[in-house]
Amino acid sequence: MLSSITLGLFALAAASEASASPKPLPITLQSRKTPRGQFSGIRKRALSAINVPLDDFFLGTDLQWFGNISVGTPPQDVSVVFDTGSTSLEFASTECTSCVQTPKFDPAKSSTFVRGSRTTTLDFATGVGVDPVVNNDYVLTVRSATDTVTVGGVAAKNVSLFTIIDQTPAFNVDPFLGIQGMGSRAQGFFAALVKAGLPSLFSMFLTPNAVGNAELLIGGIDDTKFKGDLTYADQVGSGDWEVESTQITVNGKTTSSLKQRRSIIFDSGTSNILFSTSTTEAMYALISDDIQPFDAEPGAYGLPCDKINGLPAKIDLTFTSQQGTPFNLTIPSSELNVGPFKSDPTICQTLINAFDGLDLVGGSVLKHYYSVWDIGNQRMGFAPNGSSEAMAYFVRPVLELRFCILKPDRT
Ligand SMILES: *[C@@H]1O[C@H](CO)[C@@H](O)[C@H](O)[C@H]1NC(C)=O
Ligand SMILES: *[C@@H]1O[C@H](CO)[C@@H](O)[C@H](O)[C@H]1NC(C)=O
Ligand SMILES: *[C@@H]1O[C@H](CO)[C@@H](O)[C@H](O)[C@H]1NC(C)=O
Ligand SMILES: CC(=O)N[C@H]1CO[C@H](CO)[C@@H](O)[C@@H]1O
Repeated sequence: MLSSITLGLFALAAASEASASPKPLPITLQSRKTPRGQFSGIRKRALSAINVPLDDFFLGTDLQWFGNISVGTPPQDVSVVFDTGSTSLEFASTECTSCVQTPKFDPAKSSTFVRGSRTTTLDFATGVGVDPVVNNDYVLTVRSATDTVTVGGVAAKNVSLFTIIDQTPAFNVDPFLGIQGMGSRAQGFFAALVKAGLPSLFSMFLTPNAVGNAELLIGGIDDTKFKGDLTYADQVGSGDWEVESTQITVNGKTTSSLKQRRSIIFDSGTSNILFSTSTTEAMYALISDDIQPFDAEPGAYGLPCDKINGLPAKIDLTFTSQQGTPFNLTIPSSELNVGPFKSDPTICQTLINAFDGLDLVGGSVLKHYYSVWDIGNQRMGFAPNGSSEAMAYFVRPVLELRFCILKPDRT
């Protein structure tokens, strides 16, 4: 979920906390200001990577991946989408009557909760699921606070956060209580973990629903989850995660407009992919003339469901590795169909939404790769996922070999 006012929000937060100085503070200062002693009983460099199991929010198509953090003293479980498209932590509190998710976080039951005075709204440029954002329909009203945040048994004290006190109905479908921003600058609980000695990176294994076992690994890379090497590319966003792309190819073909360089945002909280209208239509033209704008949902496209199955729609996004060699991230044809429109179930929605001013990919790309989000080195790493069948194929010969070696020779 790309937050459209991320940087504005942080400027506002900084200005109101230090009300004597009207000068907005840059967001990176937040992590450096993390006080020493924020962790009780944990020595620097004593931390090992923290594994957070993720559930897939699946409605006929994979939408978003979410897992638990704990907030408060004693800790209350709060399920959040780990969202690389935003930078703050916000979740529904008992104060939010428009929030349908339960159980909500109850500030009164946390002895460490400190209520702030500032309320603000957060707009999202990409929302929940596959529907386009129309007329600011994804807006949260939030209040600032601080509290202890515990992830994988490690507690970070005095973490800045927001409690949701009102939300627009478009969020009602969420199976989770909130959003944990995982932007390209360390902040919140993540900055506190890094300060305590955890490597400044996290890895995502966002698997399709049928595969399961999705996970977020904070401060490490699980190389049993992929085969081969990670390919790294420079991260060029300031807050977002962005990588420069040299061309887009659809079914092996490209056009002059698709061959342009563009900076593509990687957003784990968005399921579809979004490009400007001209790029979107150039891509669809290489798939099928039957794909047309769906007027009831501006920005969405579709075609009759009986024409979508088997339609080739392989999208190759080409990037340049840190070694200077090109590599592709590939979206297979199976991602094209994101399901029938509610208002006309004979028309199936297609993967690409038009959104002028944004080039952004989400879960439909990330779930085909193991991804490393390396804040310390400002780079992103990708490796093809190791699905269970792929792993079984590689593991078995090793086990057989070991058996041969261990078997006593009785001749
Ligand atoms: C989150 O915690 C709840 C219990 O509070 C549990 O039912 C749920 O399975 C957990 N979710 C994940 C993804 O671990
Ligand atoms: C919590 O952090 C804020 C800055 O975000 C700081 O002003 C405050 O003193 C801290 N409180 C404690 C108890 O450490
Ligand atoms: C990337 O994909 C395009 C289109 O399928 C292909 O022509 C090109 O060889 C691929 N590049 C690499 C490095 O695999
Ligand atoms: C390289 C690799 O193993 N890719 C797999 C990623 O996961 C999908 C979904 O299970 C498989 O179809 C791919 O083969």
